This record gives sequence, structure tokens and C-alpha cells, in this order.
Amino acid sequence: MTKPLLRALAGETLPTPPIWMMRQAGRYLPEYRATRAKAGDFLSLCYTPELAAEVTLQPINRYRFDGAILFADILLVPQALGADLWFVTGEGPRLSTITGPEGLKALKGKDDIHDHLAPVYETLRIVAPELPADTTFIGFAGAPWTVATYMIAGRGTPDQGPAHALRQSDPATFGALIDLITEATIEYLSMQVQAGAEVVKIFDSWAGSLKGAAFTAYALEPTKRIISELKRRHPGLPVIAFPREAGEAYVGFAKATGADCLAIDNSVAADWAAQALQTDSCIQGNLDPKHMVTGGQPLIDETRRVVQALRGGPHIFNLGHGITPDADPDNVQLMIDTVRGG
Ligand code: 1CP
Repeated sequence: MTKPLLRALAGETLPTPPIWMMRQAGRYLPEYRATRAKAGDFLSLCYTPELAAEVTLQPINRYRFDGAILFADILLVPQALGADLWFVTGEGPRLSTITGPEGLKALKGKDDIHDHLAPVYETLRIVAPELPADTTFIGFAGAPWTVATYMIAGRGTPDQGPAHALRQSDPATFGALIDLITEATIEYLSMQVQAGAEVVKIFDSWAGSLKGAAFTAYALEPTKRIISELKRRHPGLPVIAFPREAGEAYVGFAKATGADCLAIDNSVAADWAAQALQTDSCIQGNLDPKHMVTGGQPLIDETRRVVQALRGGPHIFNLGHGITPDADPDNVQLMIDTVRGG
């Protein structure tokens, strides 16, 4: 196995950590904006395989990252399940809402998603043979809790209030929704692997708002179910879990779910992660994405600090969350040069 990202996922401590970046294909890149303009809107970009493949490859061509992440979105799964989905420019996603058992009943079954998602699988088949020999291809999906927060509220919310309310007022409907998303996600990720993904990442962006028993039931357990079934179907498949802002609940998460790598957000101290988490699994992270906007010596110092803190074990260098549209592409190069050059 020669690909550096796969070696780190297999538990190797490398002299230089492999690098990729969340949202590496995105609006901070002029070439992304050009392709997106050609597609017309964001969803058309996701569902046009030639264009989605083009933007997947753009950051690889520009920066030679060690990982390429499929260009798609976590909200394509709700749409494949029958939810309405659209994006409001300057605001974000909007979906039809699920407020009770009727909304749940109207959804499709876990095996009925593939016609809708076929263009995504086609994107994977286009990209896989185009990647440089040392670049690892990463597939992904949202975790059931995070996806459910959007399906219930119909949009992004600061505190995931509507999802917490349904979880408490109608646990049967809520639990059945989590189960359906869990099962659909297994089918979706399994197809991504068959189409060329070498690793999959599960994004639980809103895991931090679940506490205690609710975290175990709705963040940890569904992730564990997805990982164990994927590994049963695809032995040796590496999985990255990202229970963002889990805080203390990061401890033991990789072992409990079977994840090979735990992605950490930038609220976690890298030297704490080295002690408390890296003994269990590879760690991915966790430079604050604001440095991609501000650059300069603080970017260099913080990049070195993260590399230094996690150099004693398997590490994939990344940001603590996605790069923002106002980032400067030159700062990304500076980060990479700092990681690779010391
Ligand atoms: O205008 C544009 O071009 C759209 C911006 C954009 C992009 C580039 C959205 C809308 N999605 C994406 C792509 C995307 N989304 C990827 C592609 C691969 C890459 O990383 O380069 C991935 C992995 C995602 C995952 C995603 N989508 C998450 C999980 C990760 C995270 O950021 O926490 C979430 C929560 C979403 C939902 C979503 N899609 C888009 C937006 C603006 C949002 C957030 C909505 C909100 O809560 O307000």
C-alpha cells in the first residue's frame, strides 16, 4: 500500500502527514466558480457527472492534495428519499419538513434511492481512473442525526431545535426516521465504494448538540451500525467519522463505532487529542479554517503546532471544518508548503 492517506488510515505514523481539506472544491477557487456558473446552480452541478468530476479534480490539479473528496452534498440522500430540496442563493438549503408520522410514511424505502443518485455514482466512476496514483478517493455521506436535522426543520438551524423537539415529542417517528436514513446511507455508501471510493467519511456536523444518552443513541449507534455493515460488505474499507463538536464524547468514539479515523473540529486541542484519542485511531484535523482567510505567520505557526502535536501517531492533516468562500487560495498553498516543508 503506497498511498499516504491509506497508510495513515491503516495506523502508520508517517514523517509527513497526508493532507486534504474539507470543502476543498468550493467557492474560494475561481475555477470552481467558473464550473458552477456553467452548471447554473449548485444542485445541477451535483447531478451533472462531468461537471461534478471536474470540480472534484480541481483542487487535486491545483494543490496535489493526498485525498480527493467526491463532489456532492449530504442533502442528496433526503432528496433521493423523496424530500423536496432547493437552495436559496445566499441563504442555504431548504427542504420539505417532517413533523410527524405522515411525513415519514411519504418517504421512499432504502432501496429506492439509486435511480436518483445514479449521477453521483457516475461522478465516482469518472474521477477514479483520473486520479494521480498516490491520491486517495474519499466518498461521504451525512450521519443520520445531521441529515435528520435538515429533514425535520427543512433548513439549517443554529441549535437543531425542531429535531430535538420531535425526538422528545414523537420518539417513534424520530427513531424510524433515523433508522431509514441509517439504512439508506449504508446502501448509498456501499454503492460509492463499488463505484470507486476507497475510503468513506461520515459527517455528523451537528453531533455536538446531542448529549449523554441521546448522543449514544443518535450519534454513536447509527454510525456504528453504518460502519459495521459497510465493513461486512467491504472488508478492510477504512472509515473516517466526524462527530463534530462532540467534545469529551470524542473519547472512545472510534473504538465504539469501529471508525479507523476520528476527524476533530478546531474546538479540540490537538495535544489533548494526541493523548486522549490518537492511541485508539488515526486523527484527522484540525487547523482553524479562519487561517485560510487571514494567512501570514499565524497560519504557519498554527499549522506547525498541529503537525507537531500529532506527529507521534497516525495523522491526516485537515482543517477543523470546511474552508470558507472568503479564503485566499494562496493561503492553502502556504499551509501545504508548511506541512510538507516543515
Ligand atoms: O454555493 C455553492 O457552491 C454551495 C456550497 C456548497 C458546497 C461546495 C454546499 C451547500 N455543499 C457543498 C459541497 C459539499 N458539502 C461537500 C463536497 C466535497 C468537499 O468537501 O469539497 C461536502 C463533503 C459537503 C457536506 C455537507 N453539506 C455538510 C457536512 C459538512 C459540514 O460542512 O459540516 C453539511 C452540513 C452540508 C449541508 C450544506 N450544503 C451546502 C451548505 C451551504 C450546507 C450547510 C447548510 C446550513 O446548515 O446552513
